[in-house]
Amino acid sequence: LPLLAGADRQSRAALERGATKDLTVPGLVLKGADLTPRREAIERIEIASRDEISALQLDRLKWTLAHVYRNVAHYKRVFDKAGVHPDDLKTLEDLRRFPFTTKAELRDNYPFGLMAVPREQLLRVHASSGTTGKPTVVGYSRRDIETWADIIARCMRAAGCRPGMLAQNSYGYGLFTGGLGFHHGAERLGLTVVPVSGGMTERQVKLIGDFKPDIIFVTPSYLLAILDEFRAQKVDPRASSLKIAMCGAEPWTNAMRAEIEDAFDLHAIDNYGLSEVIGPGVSVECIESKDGCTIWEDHFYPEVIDPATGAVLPDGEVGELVFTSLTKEAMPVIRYRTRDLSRILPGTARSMRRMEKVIGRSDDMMIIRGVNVFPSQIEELILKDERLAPHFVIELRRDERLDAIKVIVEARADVADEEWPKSARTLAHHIKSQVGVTAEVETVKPGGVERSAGK
Ligand code: DLL
Repeated sequence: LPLLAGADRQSRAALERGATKDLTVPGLVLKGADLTPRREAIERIEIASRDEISALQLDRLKWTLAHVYRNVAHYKRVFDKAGVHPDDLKTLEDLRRFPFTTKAELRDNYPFGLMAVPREQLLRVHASSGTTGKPTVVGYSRRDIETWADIIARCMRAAGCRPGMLAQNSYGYGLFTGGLGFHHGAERLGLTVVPVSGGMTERQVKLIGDFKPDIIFVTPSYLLAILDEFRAQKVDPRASSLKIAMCGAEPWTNAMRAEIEDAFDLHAIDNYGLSEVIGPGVSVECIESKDGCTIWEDHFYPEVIDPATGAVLPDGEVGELVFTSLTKEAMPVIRYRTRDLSRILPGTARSMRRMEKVIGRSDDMMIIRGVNVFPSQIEELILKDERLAPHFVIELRRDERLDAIKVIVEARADVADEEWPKSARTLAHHIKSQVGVTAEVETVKPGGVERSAGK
């Protein structure tokens, strides 16, 4: 497989091990480790020359900058302040002169302040948790919804999905971009979609047995929970119909990939995205190489920066990923700082560049069962309760397969003992309803939480 020249040792091992189930559908022959690249399933731009890709990026970048400068007060203000104008962009490198966008700007412009089209032209909004309890709101025009469906259909083709296959969509439907994003992409490609959403694990296993899906869209940690349920029901996961799992929305390692692939005898494919940039679909692994996610550079312009100085780093160096949207109409983003740490690698299965598996975040966000949780959100809820002191610890642990959190918080000195368990129940309720995760809460005596020694 010449395309594998750039694959690292771990991903090569994953490939060689592969799945033993035959995957034979029109236009695709995947038998064991024989992952024949399928040119017919690739759009021309995916394998275009670097020059062609850069030329398209420059055109689209000019359009995007002019569009936000004209239609979003925030961008006009920050461009003017930085002394840059969209006309200053003559080359792709000139983008470095433009200011970054961070979650703080999204929060300050909550809910619709960063939209570049009138609210009436939004066809849909999604939202994800923000750092201070205010969610991050993103909007899509009709054209954006179409573009997004095309991009996700492309991701699915790269992951080995083909029209006519049946897919169980276990990403959550709702404000989260995962469920509906994958749903529309799957319909665009011509898959049969089963919109199960997340949760009710017993039913997930039953539906896999009854409907015999070829594909599952799911977070990797939830797929492990589904695996446990297979075992609890004494059903052989390797005998399941599943051939492809498109896993994403949270970090996962190649070791976890190996475990999933061995357990189910399927191909586990990584896919990455974030609401602010579009949702899922920013990048995806190609099934024939499994060597990191190919960034769809005709829609998203990637940079990697030093998180401390903001300086752009050369390809191959680890830093914070920054994306600029190139085709989004309702809510373009300019140099959005993801906080995700990774590095840009050359293309292998496609001419577009890849990103290494995300290796961490430069901030303190936890992802609990797919829900983004910031310590500051919990702190905010604690501080709303007069019985509770602002001294707390969040314990993050893994129960079997799934992440769980416990919040240990101090009661204020003047609060009667019998109020402690009540305040714990109240806080647990607020965390569930406002942050969206289940947390165990224990209220302890004043001084019961160890003070931080440093920062
Ligand atoms: O998680 C979008 C998505 C849905 C991607 C379904 C893939 C599949 P957010 O909820 O805004 O959007 O969370 C975005 O999740 O900044 C990363 O920290 C993390 N993340 C997403 N995909 C991956 C991945 C969706 N494949 C945040 N590997 C991002 C590691 C990921 N981290």
